[in-house]
Amino acid sequence: MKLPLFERAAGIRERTAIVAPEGAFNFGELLDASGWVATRLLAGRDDLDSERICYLVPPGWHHVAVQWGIWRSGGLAVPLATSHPAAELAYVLDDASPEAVVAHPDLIDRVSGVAAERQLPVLQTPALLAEGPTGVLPDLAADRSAMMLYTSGTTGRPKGVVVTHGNLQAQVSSLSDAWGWSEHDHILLHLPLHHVHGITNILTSALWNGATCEILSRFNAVDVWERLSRGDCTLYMAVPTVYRRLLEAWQRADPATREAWSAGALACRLMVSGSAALPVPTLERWQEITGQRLLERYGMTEIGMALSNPLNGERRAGHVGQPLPGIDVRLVDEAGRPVAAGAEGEIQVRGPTVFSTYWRREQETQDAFAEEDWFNTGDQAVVEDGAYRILGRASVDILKTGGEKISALEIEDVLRSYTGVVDCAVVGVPDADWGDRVCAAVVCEASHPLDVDALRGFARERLAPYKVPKQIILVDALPRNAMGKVTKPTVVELFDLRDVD
Ligand code: MLC
Ligand code: AMP
Repeated sequence: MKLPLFERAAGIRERTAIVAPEGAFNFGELLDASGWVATRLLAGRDDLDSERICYLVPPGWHHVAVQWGIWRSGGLAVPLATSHPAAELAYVLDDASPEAVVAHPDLIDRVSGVAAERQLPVLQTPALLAEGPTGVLPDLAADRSAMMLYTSGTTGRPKGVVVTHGNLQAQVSSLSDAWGWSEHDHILLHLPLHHVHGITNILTSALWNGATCEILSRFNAVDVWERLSRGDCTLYMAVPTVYRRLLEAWQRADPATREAWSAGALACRLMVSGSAALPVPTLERWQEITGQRLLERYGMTEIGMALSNPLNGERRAGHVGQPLPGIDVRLVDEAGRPVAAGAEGEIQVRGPTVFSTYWRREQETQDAFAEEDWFNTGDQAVVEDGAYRILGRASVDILKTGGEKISALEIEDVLRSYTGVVDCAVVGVPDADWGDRVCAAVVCEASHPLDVDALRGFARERLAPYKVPKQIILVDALPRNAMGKVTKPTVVELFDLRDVD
């Protein structure tokens, strides 16, 4: 069976698929290049049979051709985060146990050492994409695993969320219906390509619909405004921190520039915010300066998108709307029973968009689901006048900073492994820029004065930059309740009351 994503592309070979730092490429070129990639990955075999291929490639043409090439060879695509230090990449390589790593020349130094230690071959772009023979590529069924995205949980290190081609198709179909995607759309992409927001909502939705995805190599507020001001982008999607950065840049601009930028934003047919709560003042200010009312939606790596304000109709501030087409959503109490109308509860989601398994974590997969395939999101919500409002997460140890989900416990483990640190607590302090600002209170041995900068440097070598605490304070003891458990809300207050390093 041929996957519809590639079948559809074959019918529109001349249309522009990707505009990237490397140039503009049509669907035919994407099919050709990904065919060459797939043939090289197969190296004479019929099918990669879901072997993992990890790839560290900056956002752009090479990235998309490699992703499609892995898919077309029957492999399971595991994108590596371009911001991650070698230690985090090594963790993914150990967990995913890929048969090979694909790397772009700009990033190869970061991964070549850890790949060599694991005796993994490293294949390089652009050679992997060079014109060559295209062999017979395998037929793939919808239940074949397509990609694995790493996501933080409350316990342990990040887990691989395995998404099938069927899940991906269901996710993009649902969003295409809900948000009126068409081949006439043109969307900007600067979000990282190891998350569902960038991969599914933007890149794959565009390619599924025969639309154009224009990839910027990184986020820069002025570049985004300048690009929007050309007036030919129809869609824009980002996390709340990005909208805030755009507002700040607009504020700094002169009146003529502001006018041009605002006109560009108004020319879009839709602007979407998600991945974290959109503060109401951000929504309101955005509408004031651009005339665009942001559409806020709610989703998660494991389920794609679940709730969305409507394309047409009331987009209620502070709310995330209603279930998307084809997706069942309900709220349950602590015993797993559906709550009464108007009561708070945990969001459960069910449907063809929901992932199949956490990679090699059977128990955690089982624990994540209630009976009848309902997935427990861990997010609390309430329905008010027909629209869902997210109340927060059940766990204080899951934080969202600039749209990145992180585990406080994972960071604590790293800080505790530093000589002289006796104990620590990592918390998310409410922050207008980041949502949760990652902060740490640390207890150290009396005989061992702690150098906070050295501790931060230690963390930076081991953790993604966005996990490194923005503030670290030294305390004599952590606040605990009668059971001896650290009271994290009290730790949060320390950051309002105390000077930081
Ligand atoms: C960068 N930094 C962050 C950070 N991103 N710190 C905390 N949280 C973040 N998210 C750090 C940098 O390492 C640097 O630290 C300092 O902040 C300033 O960096 P910057 O260059 O100004 O940041 P920038 O590169 O512009 O990144 C900010 C950002 C980026 C908001 C553009 O974080 C981003 O693209 N976030 C989106 C993530 C995303 O796509 N999430 C979707 C997940 S899927 P230092 O110390 O080195 O100076 C999902 C499901 C769903 O959630 O519903 O969509
Ligand atoms: P991730 O695990 O990175 O996919 O992040 C998913 C989490 O982001 C969800 O479980 C929510 O906690 C959060 N999230 C996504 N969209 C929203 C939103 N619109 N409002 C509040 N939280 C959100």
